[in-house]
Formats: sequence, structure tokens, C-alpha cells
Amino acid sequence: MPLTDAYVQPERAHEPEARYPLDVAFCAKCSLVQILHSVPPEQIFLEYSYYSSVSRTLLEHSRFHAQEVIARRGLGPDSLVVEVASNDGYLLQNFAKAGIPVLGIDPAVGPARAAEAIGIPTLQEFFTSELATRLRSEGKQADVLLANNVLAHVPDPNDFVAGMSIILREDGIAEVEAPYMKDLIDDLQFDTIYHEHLSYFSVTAAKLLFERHGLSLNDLRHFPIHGGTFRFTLGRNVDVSDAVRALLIEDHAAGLTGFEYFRDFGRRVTRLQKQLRNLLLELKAAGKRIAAYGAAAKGTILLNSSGVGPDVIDFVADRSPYKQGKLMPGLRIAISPPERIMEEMPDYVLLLAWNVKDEIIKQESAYLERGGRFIVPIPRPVVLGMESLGRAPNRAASVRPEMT
Ligand code: JHZ
Repeated sequence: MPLTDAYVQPERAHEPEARYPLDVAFCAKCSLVQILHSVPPEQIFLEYSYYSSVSRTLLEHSRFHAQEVIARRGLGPDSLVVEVASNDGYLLQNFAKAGIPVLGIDPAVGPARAAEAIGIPTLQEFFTSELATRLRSEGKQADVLLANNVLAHVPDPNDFVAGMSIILREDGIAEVEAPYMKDLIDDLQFDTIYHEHLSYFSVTAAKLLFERHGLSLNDLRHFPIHGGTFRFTLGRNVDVSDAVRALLIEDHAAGLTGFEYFRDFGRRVTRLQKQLRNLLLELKAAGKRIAAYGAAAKGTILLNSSGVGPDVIDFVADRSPYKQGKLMPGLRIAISPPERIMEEMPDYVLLLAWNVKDEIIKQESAYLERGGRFIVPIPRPVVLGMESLGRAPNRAASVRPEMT
């Protein structure tokens, strides 16, 4: 597969593009699922075009997170909130607005600059135990340490969590959000497996990792964001909630700690890819015009692994100005502003950013009202029109049954 975030400038379209092996494996010792081939992080994250603030769903999720932590921990002007992978300041801005000192850490040049521009002090660096030691020696330790959607991205999770332990105050808490591997497997979210994501966590695997570095997994909460995510609350004190205990039992009962659970994943993924491709080709053969929405990293994997290219998809709509005008990596479909959907009225729009489906469908309601349809690819291809969204109750639902 190509690198998911390596959007291609049109003037470089004739140049060949690097592709890397993408295999995923299960460790019978620690239950961690990992990809086997890693790409140097500098190659992925320095020129990074993922800006968290583009998604309102994520902004809202983050605002609630901040409000809840501020209240629970009684944070004020004497506290310090440190966030690793602070991106464009999407989360820390909520603490800063409440007058709480913050420090962001993120290696991505563009997003780190965007954070600085809104007044979020940001260290443009990778977070490691070495950096944590340096910050601690400068007297910087966190009352609250946040690390959302980053644990899966680091090549050395042990060093990363060791760093978390170093920078956390004795009585501080860390909150870590990571996609839940069970949601990935059960809902066939195979397109979230890519080189940016090196590890995929069950609760069991996450707990083992945290504990190895003196951090107790004391609480957790599940959120639908990104297709299913756990927010883990960690501390140096051991105060494990019933929710954690229940989830560890559930991990085991579901079989996440053994290989059997994963055995038919590849076959199910291949079937889904075939269903999607057949559906799209059938529509195309019937003369339908198809676009896609969301130049998401996962979209790169979905399109490339299913062999769906510019012969099928006319363009990919995306609100991010950092992606517009470029081409999707690999099969190279042009990325355009979402307005093009209403201008061209394709018959179908394939929702590559299926995790923010509700936000996008709401935003594109005029498209649906004019007869447009969305194809949601995951966990199985489904066509959504006005009827199936319950807005024209007298007509039959247009959900297409799974194709075999
Ligand atoms: P979105 C990223 O994955 C990469 P991606 C990363 N590695 C990670 O871990 C996950 O996030 C969590 C656009 N959009 O968020 C914005 C609109 O155009 O699903 C994005 O390009 N209009 C950090 O890239 C894309 O869709 C909208 O209304 O798969 C969504 O990408 C909305 C809501 C989004 O993450």
C-alpha cells in the first residue's frame, strides 16, 4: 500500500510512488496486534496533512473531554495540562480558554504552527522518554497528561509510555484514547490498518503496556469516535474501576487474547472488498456517476486495496484545504472541495470517512434531498437515500441488501 497521508501534488502525478508491505500480526504473549513493516515516523508525521479541527465531531468530543477533566480534577491557573500529539490545538484550546496553562507536543510542522497561531504553546518534536526527562528537569510535569490517538502511532510504545510516566506528576492522571481493536475486527474496519497505525489495542494489551511503566489502568470509557475508541484513565495509584474489570473479562470472553478470534478476518475483509467493488462496477455499468467523500487516511486503504480508482470514482470531496487540489495516494483520484458534489450531482457518493457519517450526511442534506445517495462501505456496503434516513416515510427504504 502507499502511505495514506502522502497526497500527491498533480504536477508530480507522473512520478512513481513508494509502496510498502502491510501485514498485521497477533502476539500470543501480550495480545497486542501490530503491523510487521514499519516506515520511519519522520517520513509520515513531519509533513502531515491531518488537521484535527476539520472534524466538528472531533471538536465537540474534545470540548466535552476538556470540560469533564477540568471539573473532575478541579484544574486552575496553577495546573499544567500537557498533550502529546496536540496537532492543531483542537483539544488544548479548551483548557487554554479556561485559563489553564497548557503545553502541546507534536512533530507535525503544519499542525504545530496552526496551534501556535491560536496561542497554544507547542513543542514541535516527537514525544520520547528523553524529551520527557528534559521537560521534567526544566520543572515541567503534568497534572493532566493527554494522549489521544497517538499510542497506536508510535514505533516504540514502551519508550512512549515510559515518557508518560516520567512527565506525569506523582498525583497526576493521564488520559489516553486509542481505537478498540474489537470494534475494528467486529465491524471490519480493515481500512484503519495502515502504516501510521503500528499497534491495535485490546484492553488487556493496553493494561499490560501501562503497568509495565508504573501506570495503573484505573478507569475506561467507550466512545463511538473513530469507529470505536476507549479513553483510558491512568494513575500511579492503583484504583481499578469495575468498568476496567468487566472489560478485561469481556476481552477474554470474546477471545481477543487468543488467535482464533482473528483467524477469518482476512477472508471477511476480502469478501467485503469484493462486494464493494462489484456494487460500484455494477452502478458504473448502469451509467451512474460516482464520487467519494472524505480524503481520509482510511480512504486511501479502502480504495487501493479494493482496486477502486479514477475509472470508477470521479473525485473525492474533502473540506480540508490541505488536501484539496491534490490526488489520493496510489490510485490517484482528484481531491476537490465538497461544493463540487452539488455542482455535479453524482448519483452516488462513497463515504470514505464513514466514521463521521452523521456529520457529513447532515452537511450534505441538500444533495440527498435532490435525490443523491451515499454508499457506506463499512461494515458492509449499504446505500442510503432520503428514504432510508426516514425522511420520506411513505416510500420503501433504499438500503441495498448485502451482495454475495
Ligand atoms: P478522519 C486520521 O485518519 C489519521 P483519517 C490518524 N492517523 C488517526 O489515527 C485517525 O485520524 C484517528 C474530511 N472531512 O478524521 C476531513 C470533510 O471533508 O476520518 C478528513 O480529511 N468534511 C491521525 O484521515 C476526512 O474527512 C467533514 O464534514 O481516516 C476524515 O478523516 C468531515 C467531518 C471530515 O481520519
